[in-house]
Amino acid sequence: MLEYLYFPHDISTFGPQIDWLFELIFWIVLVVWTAVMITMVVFMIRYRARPGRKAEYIEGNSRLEIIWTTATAAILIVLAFMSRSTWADIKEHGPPGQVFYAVTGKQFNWEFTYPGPDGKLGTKDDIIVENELHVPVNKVVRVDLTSKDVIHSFYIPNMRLRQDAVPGRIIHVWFEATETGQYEIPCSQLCGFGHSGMKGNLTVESQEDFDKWLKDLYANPPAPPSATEGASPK
Ligand SMILES: [Cu+2]
Repeated sequence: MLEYLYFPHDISTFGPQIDWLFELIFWIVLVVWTAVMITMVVFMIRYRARPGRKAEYIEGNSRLEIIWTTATAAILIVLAFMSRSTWADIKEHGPPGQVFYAVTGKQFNWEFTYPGPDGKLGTKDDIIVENELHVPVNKVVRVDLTSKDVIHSFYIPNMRLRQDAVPGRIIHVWFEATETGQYEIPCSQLCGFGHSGMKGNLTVESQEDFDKWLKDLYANPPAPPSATEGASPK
């Protein structure tokens, strides 16, 4: 339902799990917020200053305090357990990869490393493309994520995926797109002066279109980004 209000269109296999948790929390917060607001307005009117009326002092109410502290704790614990399996699916294991990339954040671009014609990452024929990520639809994409300089965050709102990119660490993320199209990959960690312009494009396409694109890439590889660029904060 929230998708119709303001959520980006979900194109991720694990998107429904995330959105379900988000909606659950949204409704809990909405109910509590409404109750607090109503109580506040009622109290403001009922206990307003009136001529001849003296202020009363209250000492608190232990029973009420125990109830709302316990209820809040219980809701938090239940939410933690409910989100546990989703977290594990997305961050800890997940299906075996079918397409593999390395993604490196740097001030202020995303570097996408494609395996060269040998199909393997980390070999000489790898090709680095700035800001253009092409993936086939309905395939499990696995990404080795890192950063060259400061902390960035790899964020694909339509994929319900966000993961910090940390220099010196390689963090594995995965996703599977269910629909073709063009989507944005903004950096969602304030990373310096050019942060707001740090944005990649995700193209999800059919396997045929993807193969064609990859063939063109192998035929005309772009010049590798200069080694110094992004090496130190400006
Ligand atoms: Cu960034």
